[in-house]
Amino acid sequence: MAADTFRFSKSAKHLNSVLIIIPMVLLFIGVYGGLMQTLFRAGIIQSDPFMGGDYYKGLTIHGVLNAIVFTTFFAVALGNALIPYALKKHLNTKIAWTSGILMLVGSVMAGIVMLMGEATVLYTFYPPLKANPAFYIGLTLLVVGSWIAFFNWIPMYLNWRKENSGKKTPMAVVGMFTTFIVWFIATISVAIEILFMLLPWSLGLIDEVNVMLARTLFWFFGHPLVYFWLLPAYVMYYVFMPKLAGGKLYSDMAGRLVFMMFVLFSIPVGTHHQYMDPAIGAQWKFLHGIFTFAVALPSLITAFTLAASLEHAGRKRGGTGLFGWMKTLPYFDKEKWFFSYLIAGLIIFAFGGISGIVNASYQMNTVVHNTAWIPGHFHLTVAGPVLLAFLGGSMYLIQQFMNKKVKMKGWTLSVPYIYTIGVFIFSWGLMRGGILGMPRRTNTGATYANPESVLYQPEWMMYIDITVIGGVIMFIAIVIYIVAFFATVFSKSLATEEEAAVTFPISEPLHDEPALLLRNFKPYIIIALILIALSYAPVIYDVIQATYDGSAPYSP
Ligand code: HAS
Ligand code: CU
Repeated sequence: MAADTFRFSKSAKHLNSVLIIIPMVLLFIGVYGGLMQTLFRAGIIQSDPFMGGDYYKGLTIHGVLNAIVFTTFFAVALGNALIPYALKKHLNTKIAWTSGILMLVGSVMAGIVMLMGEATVLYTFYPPLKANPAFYIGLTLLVVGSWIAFFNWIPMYLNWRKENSGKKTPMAVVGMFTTFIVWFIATISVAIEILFMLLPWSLGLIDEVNVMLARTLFWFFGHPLVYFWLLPAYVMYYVFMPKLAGGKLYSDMAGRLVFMMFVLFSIPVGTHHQYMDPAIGAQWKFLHGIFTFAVALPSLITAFTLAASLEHAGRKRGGTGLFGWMKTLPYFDKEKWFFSYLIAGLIIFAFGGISGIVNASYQMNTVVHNTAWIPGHFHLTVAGPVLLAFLGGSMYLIQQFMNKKVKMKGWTLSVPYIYTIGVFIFSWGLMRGGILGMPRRTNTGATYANPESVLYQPEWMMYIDITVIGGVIMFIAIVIYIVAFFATVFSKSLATEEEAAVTFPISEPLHDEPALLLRNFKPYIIIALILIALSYAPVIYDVIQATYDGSAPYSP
């Protein structure tokens, strides 16, 4: 067996295939919900023709299935694939299946109550919106299942370290552990919110919940959640992309530093979602704002490191001049279809990242908060680089684990580019409209029949129509992807299970610095916990002091 392949057990291959195929179906339901959103907002439909129900039911399904369910499954599947592969150790499949089954049962439960219209609470489930208890239980099972997957990898990693003392941990493992360390710490807070507040309240065991405390616990989780989405994409950028481009990762140390910075700064920033909320002192919001600029740094380092890696590849491929190297990258090479998913996402992220910096700037947030600018921002992040990397990754994993060859390669390669055109049009419409005050999470369409309504603003119309055009193009790209994905799944297998070994395009570093201080997660986790305590203790104190009407205990 060559050094760059690994033989997974049949059971591990089946599990990983299930973890990719079922969420793909759920993703498609969610994407359909997304298309309906644009039609609702433009006043083209008043009720969902297939799923029934209103704008908010569709918005909940769209957010939960795409942003929470699909992403969590993919992150677990990628870890289940890359950790055994990089460490050359087998998964404990019993534990891995237990985790997968919990996640599936939980997601299906939450999915059913959402479809029944019993959990129209959006993906942030802010009280006083109340869902059927099955929704909260379902999400809890999804999270607990993902924890079990993570716990399953820890002994593999510790054993590897014992046997390989002095060796650097493979970058893929560093990245996946960073993802799940951040996820584990963050989900503790949403577990507290669900188990001690929302679930007992939904079961009728308690009458009241502290709304501000619930929102704060949500955002303690909700911001690191966005890095839980981003980090698996970063793993693929750092580990696969330079090799796919025909080059090497410019700096090994930069990659390790980036992941450790995410351990440090992903969590103590959540209050940047609550700048406009009452009950929290302005100085603590400002502190979270400062940390938010700190957590943007690893992405800026990533921009430079990946650009340098791509430049190295482009020059190796014969590119010359200041920008000439960009032209030689394999954008349209059918055999390198995976590259197109990564590069398109990276280009989108340049815009998603900049809009994030706007949001994070305390003053500017007053202009964009709760406007359509915000979904403009996050379709350039989670529904841009993250979605495309996860779609490319799902296609790659499924062909490996089911021993298939990707079908419709030309179409598969075109998906990210079609999607990019769509998402740029779509997000531009949302952001431009948002600056004119067009609200998010509001069924603007319902008011067009009534020009007297305060929600009827003629100057928004053009931008709403632009989002419909962008949204339709995005939907078409996803339909093409889904067809190619299932054409691959149902195609004839290449070889018997025993013959086929799994392989990934793992990049070599160009500069392999010693990176001595970046070998151990422990000090970073400890500093992260200290930063969390410093930044959140005063915030929690404030919201607990606040009265239920939301008035702040004091104004600094
Ligand atoms: Fe955000 C709201 C701030 C990143 C997702 N964000 C959201 C919401 C979501 C979301 C879902 O401070 C809405 C939540 C809700 O429902 O209310 N965000 C930031 C900041 C960053 C950021 C500072 N967000 C993300 C990522 C997300 C995501 C990543 C998902 C995956 N965001 C905010 C704030 C709010 C917010 C406020 C609250 C707003 C409000 O008022 O409600 C940073 O992490 C961004 C750093 C990124 C960069 C970009 C680096 C560029 C790269 C590309 C380089 C390109 C190359 C290509 C190399 C600095 C890496 C070369 C090309 C060739 C051709 C060679
Ligand atoms: Cu955030």
